[in-house]
Formats: sequence, structure tokens, C-alpha cells
Amino acid sequence: MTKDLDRLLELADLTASRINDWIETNEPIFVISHLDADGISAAGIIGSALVRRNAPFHLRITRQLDQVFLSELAAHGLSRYIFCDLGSGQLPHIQEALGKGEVVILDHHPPDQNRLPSNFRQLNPHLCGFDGTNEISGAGVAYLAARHLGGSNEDLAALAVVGALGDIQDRGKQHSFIGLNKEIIVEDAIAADVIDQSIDLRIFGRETRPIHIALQYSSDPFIPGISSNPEGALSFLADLDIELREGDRLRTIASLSKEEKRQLNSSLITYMLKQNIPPREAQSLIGVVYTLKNEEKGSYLRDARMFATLLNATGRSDQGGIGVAICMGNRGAFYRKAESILKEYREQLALGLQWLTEDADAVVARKLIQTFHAKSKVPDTIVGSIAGMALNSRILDWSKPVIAFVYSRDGRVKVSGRTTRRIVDAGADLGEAMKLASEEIGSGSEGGGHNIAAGATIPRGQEERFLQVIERILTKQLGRMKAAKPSDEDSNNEETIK
Ligand SMILES: [Mn+2]
Repeated sequence: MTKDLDRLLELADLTASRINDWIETNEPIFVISHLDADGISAAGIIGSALVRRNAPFHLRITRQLDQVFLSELAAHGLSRYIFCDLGSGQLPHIQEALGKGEVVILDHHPPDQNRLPSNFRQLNPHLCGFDGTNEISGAGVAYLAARHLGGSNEDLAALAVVGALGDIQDRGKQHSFIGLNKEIIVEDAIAADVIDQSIDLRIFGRETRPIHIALQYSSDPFIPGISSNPEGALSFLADLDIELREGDRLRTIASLSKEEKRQLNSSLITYMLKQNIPPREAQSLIGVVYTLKNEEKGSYLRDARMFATLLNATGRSDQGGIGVAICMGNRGAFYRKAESILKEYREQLALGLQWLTEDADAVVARKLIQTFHAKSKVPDTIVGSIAGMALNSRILDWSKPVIAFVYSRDGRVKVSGRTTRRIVDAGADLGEAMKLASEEIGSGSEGGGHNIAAGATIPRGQEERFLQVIERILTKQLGRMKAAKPSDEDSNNEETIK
């Protein structure tokens, strides 16, 4: 299908006018969104747009739209629903549970059916030929609807940037955006004067932390001897001609002069190359950073990637409401709460990584994949993040996708799959694999997601069978690509930045 921007904007307009009709009646609207950074940003965008129109609404952040959740939702007895960052892959379930109500779906996951009853409306880039995995997020889709909702909502494009970064859509050259994110979302955010983009070190804590602390937080890319290693970071910095203090304050990366930054950047890259990091990965330390101009200097919210990290932590800690409140402009106690949630979340991640590092039996290598089972060692909401970080930091084998299991609170098993861009380029699609494998396992199994990161829920005791099915599907996916093009190196870096 060719990309049809006019059609997409027309659909956005139609969707917004449906919501407009609801607002006129003054009946409460139920907003449901996903618990990751993208979903929370999307909820923040729709929540803000509704507040600006004085429209009453309820909000629920959820990990997934399963039948249990949907029947709880139906029990509230409201009749108007907006689903953000989820819903397109669960249309039959939604129809079954809420078929009598009116439903709007704002999603960027591949839709599982195109025909909808007239009381349903779906805004999804896939319907107009756009690639929802790479070029627009759930928050971006929510923004497209909000932009047509009346009032002036262009400032909310900043949240759509945060959501897209949360979903790792910075796939262009030097971690810039491509497609709709670049042409509509960032354009609008810059025009509304809420976002600045520049090239800098892509390091968490660039604005907030002393330089050696910020460096040790770098996990993507992972810097051997410096990431997670404060002494290593300090001794690296000791060799440079950079003053770490200014009076009695430790300086941040953001406070360095141009010349000092240049020295730090080139020394870091030289250091990484000496550690045998592939050049392309070492270079990825530097890239486009997005600054939210209206946020205070030194706040997590000023850097769009950090903002996404903070939101993700609130969601994964079952406190997504705090994240949505922050997106809607609340600060003070909400922000302090989010900070402490982030701190605890990072501690949980560190414990998980420590387990994978120290327990030689934790990870099982198979032919095509590697796997671990966290059982009840970590909360079921963070096992995917642990798998992703362990892969990026090379605690796990970088050449194989990881399939991680954890017992979920509802007595089942939550599966998280993570892989690398290189393996995706070779043909792997974990989202498709999880979906197909769940269908094959049956018994209420559900799965799906993106090619690089995906998830599923399966019954206990089915883990080994699930792995076998995943391996069979991956073999097929990788074989298909091999047959199509024999060699393909560095093909996804064509986009350029102004
Ligand atoms: Mn998303």
C-alpha cells in the first residue's frame, strides 16, 4: 500500500470530530492506555486535550487488553471509550466486551481487521500505508487526533516526541526520526517552540548528573569499563583536560564548553574503538537529543529521552497515573514521586542484571535463541527491560534474540522477547513470532508487539513448547530473508538530519 498522508489526516479529522460529538454531550469518556512511556504520553496528550475542552473523563493505564480487563471496563457502565497505543490488535475482544458502546482507537500497532461497526472508529497509520513500528508512535497518533480536536494543541507535539523515543523510533541517521515523526511531530513541536533538537552525547543525566555519574549510566551503547563502573568513569576522565568541578559543584556534561565537549566525545569514541566496539556502535554515543524548552534546567523532563524513561518507570511500577499527571502539566509532589519511583525501578533493574551476571545457570543458550526464567525474582512488568538491558550491555550473547519468562500475578507466565537491530535486519520479527506462537499454544495465550521487542502471556508449564515454536518461526523468518538478499550491511542509515 502506498503512503497516503491526505487520507491519514482526513481520518484524524473524522476521528476528532467523533470525539468532538461526545464532548458536546458532556458525558464522561473512558480513556484507556498502555503502561509504557508511549502509552502514558498518549494518555497525557488526550487527557490534556479533553481538559482544555472541559470534558469529563476517566483514565485507566493497563499492561494489556485482555478479556478480564475488558469485562472490568464494561462493568463501569460508561458508553464512550478512547483506546490509546493499544486496541488495533484486539478489535474482536473489544467488540465482544464493549460492542454496545462507542469506541475510538488511536493506535500504531498493526490492526487485525479493517472492517469495523459504525460505532467504532480507528486511527492507525497502517491503514494509510505508513509504518507504525518506525515512523509514528501511539503518542504520535493521539497527537494527530488532538491536533484536530479544536483549541490549540500543537504544544502537545512535545509529548509525542517523548512517546516516540519511548518506543525507540529514533531510527534515522544519528538517532534522528524518520517519516511522520520527523515530518509532522518534530516539525510541529519546533514550530510551537516547545522542542529543540541538537547533536550531543546521548547520555542519561547529561543535564542533571556529575559527569562521571552520567557516564556510568550509559547503557545504549554500553561502554565497557565505564558503564556501571564509577571508578572506571573517574579514571577515564582523569586523563582528559576537563575540570570536573566548578567551585564547590560537580559539573554536568551540559555545562561543558564546546571545546571540552569535543574532547570528551572524541576521547570516548577512541576509547570504545580500542575496546573493539564496532565503529557504528561507538559513533551512536553521539546523536540527536531533544530538549523540552519549557522544562526547568536540570529536570529529568528537559531531556525527551529521560522524560520517557521516567514515564516508563511509573508505568512499569503500576503508577502510570503519576506519569500521566506529569504529562498533563502537574509538577511538585507528582514529580518528586516519579523521581523516587524511577530510583526504585533502577534498583530493581540492577538486581535483575546482577542475577543474570552472577548466576551461571540463569541463562540457557539454545541454537537460535537464549532464554532465562525469572520465576518470581522480579516484578513481571520489568522483565522485558531487564532482557533488553542485558542484551545491550552484552551480559547476554549479542548474536541471539533473548526470550525471557516470569510468573505473572494472574498465575500465568509473561514472556518478553528482545533482539538487536542487526538481527531484525537479518529478517527476525519477534512481534510476528510471539503472535503466531501464542496462537499455536492456545489456551488463552496472547502475544504480539514490534519486530525488535515483543511480548506474550501463556499458561504455566508451556514455556518449553513455546520456545520450540518460536525457534521454528525464527528459522523460517531468517531463511526467508537469506533467500531474498544475500548480503545487507548498514542499510538502515539513509535518513539525514538538517
Ligand atoms: Mn507504542
